[in-house]
Formats: sequence, structure tokens, C-alpha cells
Amino acid sequence: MDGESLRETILPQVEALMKKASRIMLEAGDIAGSVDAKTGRQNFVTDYDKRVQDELQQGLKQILPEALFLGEESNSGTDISKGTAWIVDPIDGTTNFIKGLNMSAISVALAEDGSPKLGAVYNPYADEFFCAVKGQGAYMNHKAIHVSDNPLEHGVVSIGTAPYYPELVDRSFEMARHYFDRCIDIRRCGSAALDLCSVAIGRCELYVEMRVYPWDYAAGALIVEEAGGLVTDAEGGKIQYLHYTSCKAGNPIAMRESERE
Ligand code: LIP
Repeated sequence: MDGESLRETILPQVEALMKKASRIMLEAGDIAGSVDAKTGRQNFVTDYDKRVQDELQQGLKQILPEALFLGEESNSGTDISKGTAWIVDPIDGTTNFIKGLNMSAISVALAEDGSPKLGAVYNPYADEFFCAVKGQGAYMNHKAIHVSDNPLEHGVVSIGTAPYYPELVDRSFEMARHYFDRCIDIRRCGSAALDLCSVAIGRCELYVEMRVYPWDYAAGALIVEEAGGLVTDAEGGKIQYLHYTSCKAGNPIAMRESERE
């Protein structure tokens, strides 16, 4: 599908669907009573994650009936390497949602042959809708956004702690200290999608996390790239969207500085 059709036809429908589904988050009642543990340390899912995903899956099926569906809470094994596929995290920042920290987002990407062509991240608490179509720029609430041009010493670095993977904790905190010594301060927001959007809009200069899944970062990574930023794995290698990976994203200056170390 061409960029103009994605921007003019598909994206408005996706925005409306995401905002409608976000009402489930905003109107959530007894969240703590709906929590189930998933595999891995401190990995949780709520009935609300599942309800949001169900509403998104039904709506996206109507928008593009032929597209495959890869979702965090079901269909998480869908092979998206060929054809058109939705990549969805219904509530990115589930622990924040459970704790009432108001720092969670719905993340939806549309990929073709495993490469994102449309990305949308909606934070309903701030009413901030971030989006991008490949080759057509990045926007927040329909205003163009761009990464900052600050070097790390004048920047904020957002760190993901990969809390579900005990084997990555030491590396994550080594990385946090490494960047803490080289920037104004670090942040840990708890949502990879919102971390990436913070880079895209210039609120943060760099984001690094040792393990995220495609539903966490596919939309946010495209938004960063369309906002003039760069996205790689933590070692500076080419980012891919077919299975979990480490992720590093930032403005070009901060990314160059991060590669020199
Ligand atoms: C979360 C990410 C976060 C990461 C967590 C988890 P979830 O997504 O957004 O950055 O540190 O391990 O992957 O599970 O809340 O959708």
C-alpha cells in the first residue's frame, strides 16, 4: 500500500480505533483484581490488556481484512516476515497501568514483509497521539515532531531495565550507570513505546533497553526514524522486527557518541 493511502485512509481509522479502545484503560476499575502473572520475572497481564487487544484486533480486521495480526497477548507467534501484518501492544507499560502511574500507551504498527510502514502510539493519560508513515515524517497530535540536536552531556537518557529477564539486570544497570555519568540524568518510564516517542519529540536524547519485543518497539522505532532519529540494537547493529532484540534509539549526535564507547 502506498504512503498516501496509509496516511490519508488507514491512519485516521487506526487513530480513531486506538482512541476508542483507550477508553477501556481510562475507565478501568479494579485493575489489581484482574492481574495474572505471565512467564518470566514480574511479567503481568490484566483483563484490560486482553480487552483492549480484542477491540483492536476486531477493528484492525475491518480496516485491513487481509492483514496478519501479531499481538502481545495472543497471536504472539505470528510470522510477519512476509505480507502485511499488524503488530500490537494493547497496553505497553502494563506494570505502570496496574500501579496507576498513568504512563502507558497503546502501540500499533503496520508492517510489510517484516518492516514497519505505519506506526502509532497513543498515551491516553496525556492525550498524545504519536504517528508516522514511512517516508512522510513523524507527528504528535498532527503537529510535526523532530528529535533534538543535543549531545549526551546536555541530554536525558531513558533506560529500560528489562525487568522480565533476570539474566539482563546486571547489564541493564551497568548501562544505566554508563549513561548517567555522561548525561544530565537518566529516566526509567516503564513503556518502551513512550520512551521511543520521547526521543522522537526531543524530550529525551537516547533510549536503550536490553530486551524488547516487536510489539513494544515497532511503532515507536518508525516514529523515531521519521523524526530524524536513528534506531539500532544495543550494539549498533541493524534493528529487526521479527523477534525480540535489544534496542537503542536517539538523535544522530547522541547515537554517534554512544557508538564511540
Ligand atoms: C514493557 C516495556 C518496557 C520493558 C518491559 C516490558 P509491557 O512492555 O514497555 O520498556 O522494560 O520489560 O516489555 O510488558 O508493559 O507491554
